[in-house]
Formats: sequence, C-alpha cells, structure tokens
Amino acid sequence: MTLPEPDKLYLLDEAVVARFRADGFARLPDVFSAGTLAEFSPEIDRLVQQRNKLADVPLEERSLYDQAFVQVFNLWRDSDRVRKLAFSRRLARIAAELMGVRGVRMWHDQALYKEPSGGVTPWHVDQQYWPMASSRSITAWIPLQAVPIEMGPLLFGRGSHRKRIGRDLEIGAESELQISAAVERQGIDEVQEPYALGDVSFHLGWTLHRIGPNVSTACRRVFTIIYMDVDMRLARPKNQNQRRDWETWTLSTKLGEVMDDPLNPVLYCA
Ligand SMILES: O=C(O)CCC(=O)C(=O)O
Repeated sequence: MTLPEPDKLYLLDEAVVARFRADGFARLPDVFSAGTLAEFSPEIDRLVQQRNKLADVPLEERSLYDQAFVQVFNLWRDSDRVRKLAFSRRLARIAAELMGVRGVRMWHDQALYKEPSGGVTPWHVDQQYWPMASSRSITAWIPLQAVPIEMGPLLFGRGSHRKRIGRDLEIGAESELQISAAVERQGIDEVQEPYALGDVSFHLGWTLHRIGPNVSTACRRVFTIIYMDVDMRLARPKNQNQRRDWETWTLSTKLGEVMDDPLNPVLYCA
C-alpha cells in the first residue's frame, strides 16, 4: 500500500540534524507537494474563518499581539481532514529525529494567519508559555503558500536556544525591546529567508524568533504543530501563561507526570 504523503518517510541528512542542533532551527525543502497542501488549505481556511474571534475588530483597534496574526487552536479536534495533517507521521518523525528523542506527542496545533497589513510578531521564545520539564519541544511551521520576505517569514536568532535570553518575557512590546537589544549586544546572527511552497521549518521552544509585518496584499496562511518529547513531564508553572496552558492543553496531568492527557496523543514513536 502506498502511504499518503503526510505519512511517508522524509529522509533527514545527518548534516541537517547537526546544523539544526547548533542553530536551533532548520527550514527543510520539499516536505509537501503543492497537491498535498491544496488538500488541506481550503479546510484550514474554512475553520479559521469560522473561529476567528477578531473578524469584526479593525486591525488598529487590536492589541499588539492580535495585530500580529489571527490565531485558531487545535483544528485537529474539529476536522478529520486537518487531523490527517496534524497527525502526519512524516512531520512527527522529523520532529523526533531533530530533537533526538524516541517519540513525540502533540502539545497543540494552530493556524496563524497574518493578514495584509498585519503587524510585527515581536521577538519571543515559545516555551515561556509552556509548563514543560525539559527543553525538548519543537514547532513545525507549515506555510500553505510560498512566503516571500514581504509576507512575513520567520526570522530566527542563530544558536539563541543556548543563550537563555528573554525566557521570562511573554510576547509583546517589552519582549521586542529587550530581546532585540540583547540580540544586538550579543551579536546573534539574524536569519530570515523566503519559504518556497512545500518548505517546512522547525524551531525549538527556546529559539528566539520574530516576524516582520505582512506588507503584501495577500494573507500569509500558516499551520503549525507543536510537539514535545513523548516522555515530557509537567513542570510547576512559572507564570500565569503556563498555568493557563496546563489547564488548556493537559488538564488531567498532575505535576511531575508524563503529559498523557487525551489532548496529547503520541504522534510518532520509534
Ligand atoms: O507565524 C507567526 O507570525 C508567529 C509564529 C511563531 O511565533 C511560532 O510559530 O512560534
């Protein structure tokens, strides 16, 4: 039987894995064909439209956070079709191999749509939000169309996952100010490249990243999947965001336990 593309093996070169571990991010070419992306993107568009709470709020009246993107969570729970992408063995295995773990679980998925004129996604690290006991978390960032620079591709701080910068700052004006100053002071290399259709990038939970505004006339549509080590344990929350994420994404897990809530299915295990 031929596997559908989302479940087929993607061969990762050892050099790519080594570079990922040094840099904290990697953009991989040809992970999905145009045909595969076209199978999923209309359904993701539909769910974003249906669940977008900001639809009637003009951009200029939104908070800095909400100007950055329209954010809709856990689409896999609402759509059998999207579940096939969110549960892609191809992506989950890449995530596990990049992190060097035996398997991965779902933390959550999300659609991140940066509208035309959508603002900056301020500098931040994702794991500030997650009550995880180790640093083995990773996001797959899956554009549903090509992303030229003017549309807002991710910009990463090379090697910043080892720097412990901005780890207690949530996304906002303060994280933008403090992290950009630290990046400059410490001479961290900023890497921003356009994404071709089918490219997917992966970044660690502690990798600093940022995105400029969408100055194109089209919406930048991206689906992301956040994975954690299959053995990830729940850490005592360090802030309000982590307390909220515990309740939202792994409610039945107790402190110190492996996060095995029904919302955290195993997506790949060797
Ligand atoms: O797509 C964006 O604008 C933000 C993405 C991001 O910060 C992430 O996926 O961690």
